[in-house]
Parts: sequence; C-alpha cells; structure tokens
Amino acid sequence: MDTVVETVREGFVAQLTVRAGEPGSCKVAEAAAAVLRETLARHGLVIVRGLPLAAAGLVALGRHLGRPRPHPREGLFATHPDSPFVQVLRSMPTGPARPGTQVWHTDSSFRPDPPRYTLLQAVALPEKGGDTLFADAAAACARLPRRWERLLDTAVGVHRHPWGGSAARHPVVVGLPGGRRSLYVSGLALDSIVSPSGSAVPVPVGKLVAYVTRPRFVHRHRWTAGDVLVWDNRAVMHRATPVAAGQRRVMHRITVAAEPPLGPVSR
Ligand SMILES: O=C(O)CCC(=O)C(=O)O
Ligand SMILES: [Fe+2]
Repeated sequence: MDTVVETVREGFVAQLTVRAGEPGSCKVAEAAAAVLRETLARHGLVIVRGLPLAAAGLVALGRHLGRPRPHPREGLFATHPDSPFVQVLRSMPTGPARPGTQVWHTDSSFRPDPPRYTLLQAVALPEKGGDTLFADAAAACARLPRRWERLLDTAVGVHRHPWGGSAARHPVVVGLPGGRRSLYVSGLALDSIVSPSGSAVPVPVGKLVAYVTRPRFVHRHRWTAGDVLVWDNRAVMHRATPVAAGQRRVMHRITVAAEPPLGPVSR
C-alpha cells in the first residue's frame, strides 16, 4: 500500500491519498490509519481519498483514532442497519441538508464529553451543492484581536443543546498537539462565555463565531464519491451547505472520543 500526503492549506487541511491493491479492506484501513493519525496531529481536517469503506470499515478506521461512539440519543440522524456506530445523513426531500448542520458548529459540544473526531463519507452526491465548509479555529486563535486575547485566555464556554437541556462547560481556548492552541466555539450550542468564577466575559458569542468563520479562515470541500473526511472538532468548525430540492445526498458518519479530555491550556 502506498500513501501520499499533500498539504492543501498549511496547518489546516491535508489530503491523504491511498493507493491500495485491495481497496476497502480492513488491512488497508489499518495501514492508512497510522499515516492519518500523524497527519491529524498537524491538520484540523484530513481528506482521505482512495479508501472506499463499507460501514464496518469506517468504524474500523475510527477505532484507530479512539473510541467510536454509539448513535447519540439527541442525534438528528438515522442509524445504519449494519452498525450502531454509523449514522446516515440524508438530504431532505425539500432540499436542504439537516437544518442544524448548516449553522457553523463543532460536533456535540453541548455534551460534557464531546467527540474529538468526526469521520464523514460521501455515499451518494447531488449534481450541485452539498459542499461542506470548514473554518480553521487554530489559525483564528493565533490571530485573535488583541482586545479579546486576554479576555478569552481562561474563559469558559457554556454550551447547550439547541433544544435545551443541561449545560456543558468547556474552555474557550483549547490545546492541540504540538503546543498549538485553538478556539472551541459553536454557533449552534455556545450560549455564553464566562470567567472561571462565572462572571460574564464581554466577548459576544456571535462576533467570535463570525471572526473564526471569516472567509480567510474557511476551506470549502467539494465532495467526490468515496471521500472520507476526518476532522478534529477542537481544531476546526464546520457547516453543511444546501442541496437543491429533489437532489439526493447520502453520507455515512461516525464520531470518535479520544484523549486527552477537553481541558484548559496554559501558556
Ligand atoms: O453534511 C455535512 O456536510 C456536514 C454534516 C455535519 O455537520 C456532521 O456530519 O457533523
Ligand atoms: Fe457537524
């Protein structure tokens, strides 16, 4: 097996192409996984090409990154008949992808133990639309406006499921491999930003999300059938884009928990 890693955007997006004799086998996934782990330590998003995986193969790949999580109770998606870990995302007959996914977010940040990685594979693609956008939260953190830097350093984000429920608290600034830092925010679930003692921090959530998702930090992924995207929910934010009415888009997805738990970082 042969793997080629190319940088698409420095420190943000890489492409990992797998040239394999036996496409889709679990052995191939295993060999590719070591390269994938290394590449993910330096990039928030890895586009894996040439590794068409059945549902079980996607789970096997996820197991090399951490612990795949069973279908979340609060999930919007159907469960794949072959695996309780694989969720099936379908565009709705009226057009758009699931509404929540079109808002900039990081996956399940409203949970006390949010998934670290998400793996998303294209199974059926529309002729037009249905791209996924990613924002480089690590680059945004490195270029944070001075007036926000100090305020956010030890700040705590209060996240809540859009439908309500109890809050989960996570640091706003989180650590990444190699001593890099990132912003852990979500336009879908981040309710407020407070100091460690609970007083309000004067950084409006909407403005912070808008900052991280400025066009200069955004990469648009145009899908090719079989692509597997793997992202680190601590390093990037993402959102789906609409699909035209009558167009079919089907994706398989798993989320994976991985160490270390989300925690504050020191400078
Ligand atoms: O459908 C997409 O492009 C992205 C969906 C999404 O937000 C996810 O899988 O976590
Ligand atoms: Fe998502």
